[in-house]
This record gives sequence, structure tokens and C-alpha cells, in this order.
Amino acid sequence: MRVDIVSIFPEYFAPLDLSLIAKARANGTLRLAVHDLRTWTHDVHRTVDDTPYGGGPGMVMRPEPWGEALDALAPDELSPDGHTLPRLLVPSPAGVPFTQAMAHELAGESHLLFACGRYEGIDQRVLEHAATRMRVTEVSLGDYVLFGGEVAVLVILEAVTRLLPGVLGNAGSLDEESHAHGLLEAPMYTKPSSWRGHEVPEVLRSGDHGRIARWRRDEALLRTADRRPDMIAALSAESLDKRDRAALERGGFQLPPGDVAK
Ligand code: JD8
Repeated sequence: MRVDIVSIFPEYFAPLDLSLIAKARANGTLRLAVHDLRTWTHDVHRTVDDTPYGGGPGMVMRPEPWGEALDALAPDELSPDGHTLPRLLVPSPAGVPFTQAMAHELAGESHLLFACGRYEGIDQRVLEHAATRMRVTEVSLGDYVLFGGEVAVLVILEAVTRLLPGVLGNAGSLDEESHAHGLLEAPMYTKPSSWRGHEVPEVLRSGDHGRIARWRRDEALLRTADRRPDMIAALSAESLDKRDRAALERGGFQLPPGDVAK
């Protein structure tokens, strides 16, 4: 997969030289380039912002450098190597929520182009114009306010890279399956079995794989009901059996409506 990032803070992306993302870059799974937006300015001050039309606080990113950046990184014509136009992703608090499902979708693309805004954001015409030639998605990490799009790109790229073929081994595919069951994970423990007076739950040391699986499922259900009632409500009636319902009831949780016969 090819990835281009445009930002006024290219140094923000230093973590992409570390760990599994660095490895994916080194073995060619990920072809990543970070570009300084100011490359595409022409004035002595390399200006990227101006005052907002309509008034209000702060500054807005001028369209001209962005237009030139996108022209350079997403040429109209198919390039000699035959690659297609990129998918343009623009982090914004007004974007569609980034989810694991979107990470899977993006992992299937051959070329991603990230545009990192700062200040009050990018002149909307940049996105309008880009949408005449490529797929454009404004995407949000969540309902809180950041200074700019850089951290969002780090998050999205990490979520996508770990889904690329060969980046994770067996552990990865199993991990994805567990996310797919729609519950939070049960807590994990390692040695020593007793630490500062805190014990590893006895069941995990029992060697009884049936009991362990049931305990983990119960813990997953209880912490999901406690922390993410929205996820419990989203479960289909068939995904909770009688045993699951009993565990939630014992934990004092109101059961979501469903087929009581199950
Ligand atoms: C991009 C500029 C800051 C946005 C005024 C100051 C994502 N979940 C998220 N929260 N915030 C962002 C985000 C914030 C950004 C930019 C993403 C570019 N800002 C601006 C408009 C209102 N603030 C984000 N993804």
C-alpha cells in the first residue's frame, strides 16, 4: 500500500520510524512518504493560512498550496506504473467516525492520501475540488477537540497497517475474530501469580479450558455492560444465549430485549 501524508508539521510523524510500522515500511508492505505543505507555497513567508470569510476567530488554511499538493500527489492521468487515484482522507471533528470497519475498508485500498489541517481547518473548496477527481472522506477520531489532523493520521495509519497482509502473524487474525464478537475483552494476567498482594484469578490457573472460556466470556459481558452499554444494546438477540443472560443478571444488569426462548 502507498501512503502520502501532507502536513505543516512533518516532524510529527517520527513515530512512523518505529516498531511494526517501520518494519512494514522496510519490507515494502507500506510505501510511506511525508510531505511538508509549505513545499507548495511560493511567497517568502511560505504562508499557508488566512483570515476566515464571514469573520470569527482563528485562521483558515488557504486553498492554493493544498491544490498544488494534491495535483502533485494525485495526478489526473494514470501514472506509468498504472496506479489509480488515491483515496483522500481528511481528519476533521466534523467527519464520519473512524471505526474498525473503516480500517478494514482502508486496508483494501492501494493508495491513501492524508491531508492534515491545522488552525480552524482547510478551505472547504479544496475538498470540493478534490472530490471531482477522487474519493474524499472527512473522518473524525471521536467527540473531543484536537489542534489538528496529525494525531488522527497516526491513529488511522496504525489501525490500517496492522491489517495489511503479513504485518501480524497468527495472533493478529485471532485478535480480529475476538473484536468481531462485539464485546470488550476480558482482563489479562501474567506471572507472578501473586503480586503485591493481588492474585491472578484461580480459574485461569486451573487448566480447565472450558471453565476459563466461560469465565472470560462472563468478564467480557460484565465489563461491556458496565463500560459500553451501547455495545450491549447493539448485540443481536441471537448473540446472547441463556448462559450469557444469566451472567449479566447476576452482575445486576438490565438485559436488552431479546428472544427469551434462546
Ligand atoms: C483536524 C484543525 C482544530 C477544528 C476548531 C481548533 C479528528 N476527533 C477530532 N477532534 N479534532 C479533530 C481535528 C481538529 C482539527 C483539525 C482534526 C484541523 N483542527 C480545529 C475545527 C474547530 N479547532 C479530530 N480527526
